[in-house]
Amino acid sequence: MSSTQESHTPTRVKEILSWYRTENLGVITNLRRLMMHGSLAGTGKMVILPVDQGFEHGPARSFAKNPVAYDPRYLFQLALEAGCNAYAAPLGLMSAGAGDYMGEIPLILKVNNSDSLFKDQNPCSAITASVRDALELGACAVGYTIYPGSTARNEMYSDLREITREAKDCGLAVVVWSYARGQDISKDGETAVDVIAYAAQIAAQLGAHVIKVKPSTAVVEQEAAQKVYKEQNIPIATLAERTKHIIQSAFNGRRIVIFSGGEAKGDEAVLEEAKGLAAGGGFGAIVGRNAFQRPREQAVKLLKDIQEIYRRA
Ligand code: FBP
Repeated sequence: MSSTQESHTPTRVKEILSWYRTENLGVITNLRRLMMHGSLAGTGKMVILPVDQGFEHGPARSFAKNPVAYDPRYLFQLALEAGCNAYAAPLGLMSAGAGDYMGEIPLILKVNNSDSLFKDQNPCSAITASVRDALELGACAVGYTIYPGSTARNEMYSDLREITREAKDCGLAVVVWSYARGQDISKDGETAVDVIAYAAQIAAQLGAHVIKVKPSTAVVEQEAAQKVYKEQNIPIATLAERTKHIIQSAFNGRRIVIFSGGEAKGDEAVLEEAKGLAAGGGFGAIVGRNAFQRPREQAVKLLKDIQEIYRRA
């Protein structure tokens, strides 16, 4: 090939895209867009700003700490200034800001959401947007939350199957938030290593291109799994070991798995966690509250520090 015909896709990005080679060119192009934007462009790693907490947790819990974040445009600015790979949000919030930042950052439209005004032990998000909405916004992916463990899980899996089929037909990528919760899962069990590994596997089986789970703890929740972890000596003492196991559980590392930031905590704690996740082979972070609840400069610095950890891993 002459130099003018050389591909501009970095080797690592090409390698990751090869795991999805049965997808159509639209999906591949959109996955490439996600990996080729922002400070981590070309590394195969990603840091995404998700802001669906206004819907999920309510406005004051989400934005009162840093009131400028009530403004949909601020959230775009933050994602852009921090060099994030993408910005993820529900339809209303995204539509209210997208016009000011047309095409400047890859978008992931959250197409289902739940509120916390009704406390359900077995949650099920409502479908709040469509694949067509995502296309009209110029998004590169749809985002969908499943709650494995909920009595409503099968309904969510079926809905996701349909949305995934439609999204892929339109050349959009699919990002799945996989959060295990439900009547048979204890609070600690929601982040237990076996449960997180299982949640990652289910999302992969459902056809997710990018899987989002919570960082795991050394708890093993399920009795049947406890025996196997012991017998097979699966190392789970450190966050890096557990993360390695989670990544293995998503098709032996052949799916992009990223980790959520969780409730607001200090910089040190956020960065320590990022180091463990990155050392275990995590592909990146999706950090909401720990970003938009901080004053702008601090948020930008923290997101950039997280990016640096993933870049070096
Ligand atoms: P955070 O970094 O704020 O945890 O955001 C990640 C996220 O997945 C959001 O997209 C979502 O609103 C939130 O976590 C849900 O958290 P939970 O259901 O545990 O309250």
